Parts: sequence; structure tokens; C-alpha cells
Amino acid sequence: MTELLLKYFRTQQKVSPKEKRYDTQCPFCSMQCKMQLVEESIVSRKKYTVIGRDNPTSEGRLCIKGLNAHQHAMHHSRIKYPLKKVNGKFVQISWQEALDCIKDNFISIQKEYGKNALSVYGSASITNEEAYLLGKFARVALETKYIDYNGRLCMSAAATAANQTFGMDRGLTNSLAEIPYTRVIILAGTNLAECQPTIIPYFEKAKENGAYIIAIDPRETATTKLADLHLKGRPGTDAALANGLLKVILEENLIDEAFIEKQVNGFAEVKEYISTLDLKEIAELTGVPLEDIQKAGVKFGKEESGMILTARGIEQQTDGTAAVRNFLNILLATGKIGKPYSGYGAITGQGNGQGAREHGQKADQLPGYRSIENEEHRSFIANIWGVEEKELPRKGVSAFEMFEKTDEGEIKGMFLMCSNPVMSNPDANFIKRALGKLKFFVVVDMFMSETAKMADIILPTSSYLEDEGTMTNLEGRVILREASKSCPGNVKHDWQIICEIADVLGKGAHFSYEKAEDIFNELRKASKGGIADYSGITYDRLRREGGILWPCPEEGHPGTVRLFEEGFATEDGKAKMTIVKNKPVVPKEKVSIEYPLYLTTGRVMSQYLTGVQTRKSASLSARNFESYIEIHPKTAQAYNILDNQLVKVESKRGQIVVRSKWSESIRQDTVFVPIHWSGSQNVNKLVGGELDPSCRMPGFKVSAVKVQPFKAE
Ligand SMILES: Nc1nc2c(c(=O)[nH]1)N[C@H]1C(S)=C(S)[C@@H](COP(=O)(O)OP(=O)(O)OC[C@H]3O[C@@H](n4cnc5c(=O)[nH]c(N)nc54)[C@H](O)[C@@H]3O)O[C@H]1N2
Ligand SMILES: Nc1nc2c(c(=O)[nH]1)N[C@H]1C(S)=C(S)[C@@H](COP(=O)(O)OP(=O)(O)OC[C@H]3O[C@@H](n4cnc5c(=O)[nH]c(N)nc54)[C@H](O)[C@@H]3O)O[C@H]1N2
Ligand code: SF4
Ligand SMILES: [Mo]
Repeated sequence: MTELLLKYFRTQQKVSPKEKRYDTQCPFCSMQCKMQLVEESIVSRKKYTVIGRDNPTSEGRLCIKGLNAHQHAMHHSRIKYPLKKVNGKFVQISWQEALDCIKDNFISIQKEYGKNALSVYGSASITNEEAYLLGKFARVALETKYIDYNGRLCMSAAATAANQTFGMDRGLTNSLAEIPYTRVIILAGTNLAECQPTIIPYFEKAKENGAYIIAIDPRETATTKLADLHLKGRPGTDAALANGLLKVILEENLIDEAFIEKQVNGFAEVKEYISTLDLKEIAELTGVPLEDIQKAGVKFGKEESGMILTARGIEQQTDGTAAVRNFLNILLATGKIGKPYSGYGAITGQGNGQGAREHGQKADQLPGYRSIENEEHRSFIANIWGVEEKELPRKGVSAFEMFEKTDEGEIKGMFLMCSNPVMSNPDANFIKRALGKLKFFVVVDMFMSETAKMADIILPTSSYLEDEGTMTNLEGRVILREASKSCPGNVKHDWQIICEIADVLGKGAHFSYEKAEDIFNELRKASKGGIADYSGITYDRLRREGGILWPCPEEGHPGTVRLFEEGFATEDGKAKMTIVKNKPVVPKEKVSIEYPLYLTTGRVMSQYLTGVQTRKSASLSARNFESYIEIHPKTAQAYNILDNQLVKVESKRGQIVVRSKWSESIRQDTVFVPIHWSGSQNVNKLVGGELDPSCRMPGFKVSAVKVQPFKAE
């Protein structure tokens, strides 16, 4: 009998495995690496293999997160049916029940408290079609001014700085293909080796070709190891450091006078201001040795081509916009933009961090990077949406400020799609309190995130394997994510969910689409003539050409690879330099006797953002399964903290408990905690809610904390 069974199984195994292949893109970072998931059915088991697919950006490479992304998408804890909280517990309900409940609550809240009592919180991990639709949903279906999204915590400083300086914001002014040929690169507050790992070969090639790399980071990271010079500055002092670099460039006369004359406004004022600064003071303030500031300034100024790339290290500050503008001042003074192998890049974070900031999820924005306060823009979009211009709401407030409005009682209901603000916003204890005051809270997610737990209704959504649509990667390249796997259970796509709610609210006529492509075709019209013009891009072209860099105003237009070759996007075609003071307008939290250390926060390679997805992956969690505090051994010893010991970390706002990781590679006055773990390890319990006055970015990268060994009470 056993023999027979064994024989049966052997023959079964020999049967050629049934194989399915799904084309898609990684759901995580802005590289948007193209991939294929191969599903083999072997007896009762399914085996998954992931293959990188060639494309102009990641060139077929994948990192550890992409290789394991399917583990969360296939995870048993995916929410597959709508859920409603009844007496504190979630129960499964039908879509009809969920939609009716949302309709009743939304209508009664707006009747009692007015249209703006409802709010929408969006995301840069959804497709362009969905981001566009969510903006339209807030303005047309809910008629509320309150919409913003998680990109506010991510790209807002760089975007505002680029808009103010160049008149437009596209993350990279050049394609990645130019990086290998540039002569000098400044990496300011970016850890791309861990955060966009498949980008690294571009920098390795640049190094092979002799490029000099300067990294600015208070820690040594996989990225700073690529650098020839590491400026290990004190957190939050990057604006001053940039002034130092510019001072060296001016003193050594390494400026491009012809370029400044033709293309730049404000140079004389900036030069005048810089002449009043003292390099020694800057060295002291930043903690970067004077010789290194001089070396970096001379190197950047002297080379004939150069690029500056910034990321959240310098941007997630209460002077993030100013800090970026100051680095742009360096580019402009040296004429290193708008020509081959020279330019700027804000390394975009989320998968659709670029596209999702262009088409109307921002509080003050309409599609195509239009302004909701500009009469012409309003009329143009109102016309496309089939509503009256005067019916469109005006601008609302930023992401964190929406929670302040919730806490104050002005916002009573929220529709949240694809974000986990209980973990990702500053002052997590406050966010939880504010969300607790909502009368009605709807969350659209794949999982029971820390935020979803607080919802009244959870709507289950599709993953990157199931949901087709376009994403715009860090280069500004619009690409089509082909996703064809069928949805599990009763899951629907984000765009379908938006349309169905609009329909029960009586606005179905404005939200009638059969497929994502229909929404894209409307987005194309809505973006026409705007800064982020997608009107020449079609799904057919994306399939044929593999991706198109915007602006692309005509179907015959090839897309725009390098920006600003013929001047800037400002009225007079000139870029604007501006004076940036060493000390920010909104003072950053200072260390004190009570809170003597700077805390900065960020990422590790194997985990993604609030970890809701990556913590579900066994392979990724095995690499980093809990949070930690990176601390210099000398600092640790001063506070009696051993290596690998639980540590209580406290700020004025809260406390967390994480394990110590001694490391000589971090500054002695600074500690680092990653952002991916929840509950008592949620680092945002420590971070404050002060915002950059220009872009409303929180200061995630500087808080004052104290540390001590953790003792169970
Ligand atoms: N593995 C992984 N990859 C990701 C993500 C992820 O969660 N995990 N998230 C994605 C997203 S949404 C984003 S926005 C990007 C973020 O990408 P990055 O901005 O590169 O990542 P961070 O780790 O937040 O910060 C970058 C570096 O800034 C340094 N830093 C901290 N404070 C300062 C400072 O005051 N000045 C300077 N100069 N540097 C400072 C940190 O030490 C860190 O090494 O990554 C994307 N890719
Ligand atoms: N202290 C500190 N805080 C930070 C940062 C920092 O550096 N330091 N970085 C900030 C940055 S740059 C960012 S981008 C934010 C991001 O922070 P969040 O906006 O909270 O981002 P995620 O953790 O990606 O949360 C996404 C949620 O949506 C779900 N989800 C995933 N895909 C989909 C989808 O297609 N549709 C729907 N409906 N749901 C989906 C996931 O399961 C998850 O629960 O965090 C910010 N917070
Ligand atoms: S996380 Fe980023 S670099 Fe890694 S595979 Fe995904 S898209 Fe590519
Ligand atoms: Mo981000």
C-alpha cells in the first residue's frame, strides 16, 4: 500500500508543473523595478520565483525586497472581505453593507457639520490613475477641501524647493543613464545603497570612470562607503554646510559667470550674504572639519560636470525646503544644470512618489501640477470634470495638520487609502488620540495595519500583482504596471472602491470607468498644458516604448529626457537663487541636559516604511526582525548601555524601548532608530510635530532624546 502511494506521488511529481507568469513591478521604492512572478503548481503546493525584467531604469536588477514582495501579497492575513467594527470587534460584511454604511455616515456628518467635516488621506504608493481619482473624489464626490497624502512627509521639501528655484519639480533633471559620465557627485542625506539598491551600478560605473563622490550623513552607511569624502555632519545643519561649500566656491572663484548672467536671478544677493559668513563658525556648527568643507567645495566647483542628489536626510527637517534650495544655489552658481552629466535629483521615495505628487492629492493642487487657487486652472479642471468652477473647493491643509483639525473637532470623518499614519506621522501618541476622536473612519488597506485597527470600516484592496496602472518612477519616467493576477476573495482595486463610493453618494456619473486605462485617458486630458503634461502618453505607447519621461505634450513627442536645456520653467526662464540662513526660521529641537542626544530616523534595506508589508515576509523579517538604536560605544558607555541590550529612549513627547547596537560609524552626539516597527518600538512617539513653514514637512530627522538601560517595572 505504502509502495503504491509512493509510486502515485512520484508520478504526480513528474507531471510537468503547471506554470503561470505574472508581469508586474515591485510595490516598494521609486526604482519601480520590473519583474515577473512565476507561479508553479506542484502537487498541492505553489512555488514562486521572481525574475527581474529589463527596463531602462533598473536594467533587470532586483533587490531583496522585490525578490520577496510576493510573500506579503500571498500572506494568509490579507484582508479579503469588507470589515465593520461592531462592539470593538471587526466582523465580515458585504460590499453593499459597507457602501450603505459609508453613505449614511458621510451624508449625516456633512449634514450636521458641513462639507469640510470629511477628509481624505491619500498615498504615493497607489497608481497615477488612483491618485488622480482620489483628488477628484475629494473635490467632486465629497466636495471637501480637506485632502492631503503621505507624500507630504516624503517629497514635499524637495518639490517645493525645485518649484521655487526652477519653476517645476521633476525628481531627476537627468536620466540615470547620465550618472556614469559625471565627474563629481554630492549625495546629501541619501542612503541609496539601502533605499534604492538597484540604482547602485550607475554610481559604481561613475566611480570606474573616475567620478569623485562626496556623501553627507551623520552616519556611515552602505552609501557613504561608496564616497571618496564623507562629511559626517551634525543632524539638521545641512543648510549651513551648503553655505560653507558655496563660500569656498565663491572664494576660489569656481563659478560659471556666463551661466549666471544668462540663467540665474538673485546671485548677487546670495554672494553678498555668503561673504558675511565665517567658515570656521560653519565648521563648528556643522561638526564637519574645515579642511573637508574646503576640499568638497573645491572639488565640486572645479570639475566640469557634477550632480547633486538629495533625499530625506536633509529634506525631513523644519528647514528642509531651505536646505535643498541652498544645495540648488551651489548647482546654479557653478552652472551645473541643464547640460550633459550635470543636474539635480531629489531621490524619490515611494513607488509612485513622483506621479502621486502631480495630479491633485495635495491640499493645494489640481491635476497636471495645477494650482487649486488659480482661476484659470480651476476652470480648466472643472470643465474636464463636468462641474462648475465655483463648486470646486479651495485649498485645504497638509497631512499632519489634518490630524490637528481632527483633534480640534473640525474634521469628523476620514477616508484613508494606503497609509499608516499612526506609525508614519510625527508624535504618534497625538495621532492616535486625534484619530480616536473621529466619528467615522474608513481605511482601505490589504492588511490590519496599526491605523486600520482604529477604523470603523476597512475595505480590502488589491496588491501590485493584481492592480494595473501607471506609476512614475524616480526619473520622471511614466511606466505601465501590467498586473493580471485575479483578486483574492472579495477584494477590489482602489480605483473601483473610489468609484463605488462616489456612486452611492450620487456622483456616479463623474466616476464611470471600466478599466484603469479609461481613468488614465481622462488624466491625460486633465494634465494637458500643465507642468506635468502626460497628454501625449498612452497605454499603447507605454507598452511599445517601455516608459516615457514627462513632459510629453503630444502623441508624437518622444518625452523629455533632460530638463532645463533651454532655460528654466519660470516666467523669465531664469532660475532663482535665494539667501538661506545658517540657522533655520523654525528652531530645531536643541539638545539639553535633560535630553542630551540628537535622534535621527531612517531605514534599513530589508524593511519598507511602516513595515506592514515587509514584516509579513519571513525572508525579510529574518534579516531584521526588530528595531534597534544605533549608538556610538563611547556614548553608550556614558549612559551605562551595553551592546545588544534593551534601551529606553525618551523625548519630551514619549518613549520607546529598542535594542542597542553599538557602532563606531555614527557620531557620538547622535543616535539612529529605524522607522519600520510598531507599538513600543514606534520611533514616531518621540518625534515632534513642528513643520517646515514652506512645505509643511515634519522634522523627522532631528529630535532631542535621552537614553537609559530599560528596566522592567
Ligand atoms: N529599504 C527601504 N528602502 C526604501 C524605503 C524603506 O522604508 N526601506 N522607503 C522609501 C521611501 S518612501 C523613501 S522617502 C526613501 C528614503 O530614502 P533616504 O532618504 O535615502 O532614507 P533615510 O534612511 O530616511 O535617510 C537617508 C540618510 O539620511 C541620514 N540623515 C539623517 N539625518 C540627517 C541629517 O540631518 N543630515 C544629513 N545630511 N543626513 C541625515 C540618515 O543617516 C540616512 O542614512 O527610501 C525609499 N526606499
Ligand atoms: N520618523 C520618521 N517617520 C517617517 C519617515 C522617516 O524617515 N522618519 N519617513 C516618512 C516617509 S518618507 C513616508 S513616505 C511615510 C510613509 O508612511 P505610510 O504612509 O504610513 O506608508 P506605508 O508604511 O507604506 O503604509 C502603507 C499602508 O498601505 C497599505 N498598502 C500597500 N499598498 C496598498 C495599495 O496599493 N492600496 C492600499 N489601499 N493600501 C496599500 C499597506 O499595507 C500599509 O498599511 O513615512 C514617513 N514617516
Ligand atoms: S525595493 Fe526598490 S530597488 Fe528593490 S526591487 Fe523594489 S523597486 Fe527595485
Ligand atoms: Mo517616502
